[in-house]
Amino acid sequence: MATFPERVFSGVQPTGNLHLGNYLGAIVKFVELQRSHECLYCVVDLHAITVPQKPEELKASIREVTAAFIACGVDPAAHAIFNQSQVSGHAELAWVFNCVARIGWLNRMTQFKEKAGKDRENASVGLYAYPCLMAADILLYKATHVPVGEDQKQHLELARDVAQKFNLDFSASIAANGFGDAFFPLPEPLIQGPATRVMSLRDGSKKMSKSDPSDYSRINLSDDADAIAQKVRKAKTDPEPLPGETAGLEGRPEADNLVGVYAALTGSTKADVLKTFGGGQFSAFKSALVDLAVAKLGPIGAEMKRLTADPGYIDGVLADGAARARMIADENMKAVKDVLGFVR
Ligand code: AQP
Repeated sequence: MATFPERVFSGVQPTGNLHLGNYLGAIVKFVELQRSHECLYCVVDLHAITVPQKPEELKASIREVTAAFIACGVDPAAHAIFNQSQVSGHAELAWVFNCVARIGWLNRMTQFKEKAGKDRENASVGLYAYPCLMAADILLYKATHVPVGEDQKQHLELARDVAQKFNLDFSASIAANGFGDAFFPLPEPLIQGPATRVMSLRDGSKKMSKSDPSDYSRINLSDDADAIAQKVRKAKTDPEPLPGETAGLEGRPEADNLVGVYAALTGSTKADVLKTFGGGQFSAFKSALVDLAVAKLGPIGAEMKRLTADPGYIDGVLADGAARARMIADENMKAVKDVLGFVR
């Protein structure tokens, strides 16, 4: 099969309240990967409107996610940071993929089931077709690597299935148009480290999420030191002391979660954390976690505040990123149209 140059793509929805899960599951990886790869980081505003959004809040959220990328360490001069709606290829390719993906594939997506809940008949068509747009986001740039949290694994598998089916369905035309034996790469998810699924601070069985009605369930990137301290101290735990080894975290989701967060924030492993804190009470561990979280997240929150106070700068970053993304997207979209047989 054809080989493709390595390229990284990932996105974050501008739906408010960026949290520790988004940071550890995705944005930290964005920062690492920019040292070794060409990267495109997208504020996925077309995904955001799959559920109702207020226009003024959406605008502020788009700028806030952009500020978060930069405040966390993504360099907008070196890599494209842009919002999805400004590169028309995302929506165009999503339509093509709506016609490649099978209804049976989408019916298996657990995120749709969770988000639509019992009121499925009333969910938007966009929410249902969301994974096809996500496949388009990635494949529009022929991206080979996608850093995401664990919750996106199933959508990544669908993106691979779409790429493979397109390559097979149009193999003759792909070859005839000079693209060899595969048009799209099969993108690989990068889901690594001790915090690929950060759980709610109130309930260790639920993912930390922007849309959780309880603000105490998550640490927001914009939280100040007092808020972080209060949330960590109130985080649900169990009465046992911390175990000395990772096997002892089994069946203790809240302890497992906090140990994972500590490990991810220090770039170590759960085993290392338990070497230091195993056998001790939660109160001492929580105090150390507060200090660590404040030290790591405090400067990010402050920088986000500084950046969002200058929307002109943020909008300039997005415009520049979109122009760079468009150069790749337009080229690939023309080629997709040739492969499909559209006259242009
Ligand atoms: N709890 C989490 N732990 C680890 N990674 C997470 N991600 C989200 N939550 C966690 C990862 O963050 C990236 C951006 O996510 P998103 O905003 O595009 O979508 P999401 O998964 O729908 O985020 P939320 O916070 O859960 O929002 P709502 O409440 O609206 O559903 C992705 O890589 C995701 O895996």
